[in-house]
Amino acid sequence: MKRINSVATMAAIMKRKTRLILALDVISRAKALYLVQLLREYFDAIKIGYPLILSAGPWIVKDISCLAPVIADLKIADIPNTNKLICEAMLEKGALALIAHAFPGFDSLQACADCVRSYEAELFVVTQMSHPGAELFMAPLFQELTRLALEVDAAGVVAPATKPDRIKFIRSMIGSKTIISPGVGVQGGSPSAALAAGADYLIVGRSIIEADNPVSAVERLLSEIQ
Ligand code: NUP
Repeated sequence: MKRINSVATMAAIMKRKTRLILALDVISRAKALYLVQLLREYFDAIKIGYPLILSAGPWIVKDISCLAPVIADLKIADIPNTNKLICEAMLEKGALALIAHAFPGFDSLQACADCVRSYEAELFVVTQMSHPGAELFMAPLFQELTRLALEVDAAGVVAPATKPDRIKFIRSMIGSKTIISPGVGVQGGSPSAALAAGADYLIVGRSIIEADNPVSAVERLLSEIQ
């Protein structure tokens, strides 16, 4: 099956122009579209997750895909067949990349990888999450989770900007695969430390979209990392 609205892949579109991915965590369709129009030139991709998809409906993915490359962050984590159906639902609406969890195991992750490949899109696999609670279950397992990402030949992984040492270690495991890294700004991670540790892209949400002036906030962030 091929994607319906574009043949471009995320790798072809995300050009490390700004190395920023916008986490569009809002629940209003109007606000989402306003922010994308306002900010898209500053971001290599827009990440959409449950808050917006559950509020505005899944077709918001298609609407935003017409304006910018979209990563659907549903942290997919089910049995293989359900994973495949979730992937199809997002890819049919124009998402160019998806984020999945590895902990349900090889077959579940492989189902995502196969589906994403058939649409010429990309898969990013969560290694360890950026919040403090990730220490309990994810931190002890991050190497195994990263290894699964390699086994299914995912395009890349999600690794925490709040833990630059972890990014460095994951970089040593995955070679030239792409690392997208959330946790800068409100979660306390340093943008330059995450990039220096090996992140390719920073995922950033609240410190931009909740700023009084989102354009000034993103321009400040860009001058900090350049
Ligand atoms: O480990 C992760 N941490 C994380 O914050 C994996 C994620 N996908 N995210 C997402 O990144 C989170 O769901 C949110 O959309 C974004 C970070 O947003 P903010 O903390 O910059 O507002």
